[in-house]
Amino acid sequence: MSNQNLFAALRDAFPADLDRTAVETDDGLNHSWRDLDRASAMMANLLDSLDLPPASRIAVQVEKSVEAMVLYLATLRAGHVFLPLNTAYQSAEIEYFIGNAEPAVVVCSPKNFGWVSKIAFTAGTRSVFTLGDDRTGSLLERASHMSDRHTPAVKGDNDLAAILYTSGTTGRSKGAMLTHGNMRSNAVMLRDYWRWQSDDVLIHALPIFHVHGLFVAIHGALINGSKIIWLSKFDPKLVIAKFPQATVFMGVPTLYVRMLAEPSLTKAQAAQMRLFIAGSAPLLMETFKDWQDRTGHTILERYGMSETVMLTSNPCGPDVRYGGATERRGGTVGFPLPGVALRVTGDDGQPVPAGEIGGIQVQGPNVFKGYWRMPEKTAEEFTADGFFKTGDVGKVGNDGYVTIVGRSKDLIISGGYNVYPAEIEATINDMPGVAESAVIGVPHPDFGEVGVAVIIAKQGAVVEPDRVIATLKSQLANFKIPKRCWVVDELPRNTMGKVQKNLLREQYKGSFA
Ligand code: MLC
Ligand code: AMP
Repeated sequence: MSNQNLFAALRDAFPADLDRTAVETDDGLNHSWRDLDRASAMMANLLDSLDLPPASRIAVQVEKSVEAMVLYLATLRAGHVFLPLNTAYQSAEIEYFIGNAEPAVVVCSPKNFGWVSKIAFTAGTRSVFTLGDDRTGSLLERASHMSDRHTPAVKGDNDLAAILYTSGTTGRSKGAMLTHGNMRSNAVMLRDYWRWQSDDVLIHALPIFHVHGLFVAIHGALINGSKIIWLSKFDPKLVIAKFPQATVFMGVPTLYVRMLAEPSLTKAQAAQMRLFIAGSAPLLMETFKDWQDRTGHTILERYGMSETVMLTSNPCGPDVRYGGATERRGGTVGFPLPGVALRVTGDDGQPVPAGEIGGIQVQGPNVFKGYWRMPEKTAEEFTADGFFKTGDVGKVGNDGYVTIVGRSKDLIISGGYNVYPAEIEATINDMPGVAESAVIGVPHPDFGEVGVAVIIAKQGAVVEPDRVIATLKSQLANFKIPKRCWVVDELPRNTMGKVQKNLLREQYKGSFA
């Protein structure tokens, strides 16, 4: 199965009976496997009809819908490169991504067509289509005239399948280039490691513009021919209500925290579920234990990144590589997945002994090809012997379990979304009257961690915290906005004059207690 278009690999796994339901939506529609095949063929034929250069970028900022998933499949099928964009991104953010990636096609929500198309056409994009979450828009209209048969483009393991933008600790966002081989190998391996069964049913409640919802969840179900219960957004009551019809659920920790607040979450309600998977952000021990008590299920925590898809996982069944270990150990992210080499290194770059803390580095068929048009950044993030420096800090126990203890990258993970303080600080520092700012992550009961801003005003200037928040809201995606803002006289500094964020984190850690 090597050197195969990822779409073809997924298509090969469709069940023999194509009339069975592949996707059931929360608005009462059933899409069969045949529907997915035909609809993706029509959209792929539409892309073919545009005569795009091979491996053109197809940038997509649309609300979650089955048709948006089909657009992803069609992009793979036609041999182009999918570039998903968070629906919260505002015009300056979109302008950067489109300017940097130079997509040949942009697909946006009908309501955003005015401003998105202006940005896209200015950047040289050939076609801008619209796709609503209610099956409206020019993309479906144009695709409806196309043939429903399509031969997938021939793609090799090394060919690009997607670009995911991930913000940088300094500078602008970087586009992580993932290949057909990266994603196919990861999907096939997870199918076995998580012991997908032919009658599994996945509840899909995550957004589809990041690795978790787009790749891990969708590939997981499709490569196994498993039905998806498709929820347009996460609603804890609805997800719990669907448990008796499903077997697998994937979520960021915030989703588990919110479900635990629902009285309807009981052992009886979750009795039929086989597997609860969590990742994208640290799962608190308290959430892990509460889930066990309330449902009788032990959450399987795993660890991944945009640059690598999935890296480690707690076992789903006995892992023969680790003496048949079966324990899903809370507070750990389990073992390096089959095929993934993971090591922990010290400041000198040398591997540290088991149990000692250091930087996590990884290598494997899942590790990305590099950052889009940033060869220097790419070179910086890889070691001479080809390991990728994750920026996460952790340790590997004698028994092989990996624990993440922190991050060397200055990153806040809020409800599973990444927020880079440097970007928020730069925006605040541009505001009138601001001398300097520091954005730090502090614990939050719902989002796990949220950003707060600490600001110094210029001499004689008055900076209003509410004004700062309002200005940020007009410029940046909503999840990036600090949940609180303080104006202070000075920031703690070390002897080099650098702001000591660890002291600020300590000072403000109780803000949401
Ligand atoms: C929403 N808000 C957030 C937020 N999500 N604030 C901080 N962090 C977040 N994650 C804020 C909005 O700004 C808004 O504020 C208010 O909450 C309501 O917005 P909403 O959109 O209605 O929120 P809600 O639907 O409740 O969304 C919460 C959520 C969502 C947890 C369901 O954030 C979510 O789906 N997170 C999952 C992210 C994810 O899929 N990550 C995977 C990354 S892949 P205001 O002030 O404007 O009202 C990855 C690799 C890997 O990391 O290993 O998987
Ligand atoms: P992203 O760049 O959005 O793909 O986010 C990847 C980052 O999320 C990783 O580098 C980790 O810091 C974090 N992450 C993912 N899964 C976990 C987990 N299970 N526990 C702790 N952090 C995680």
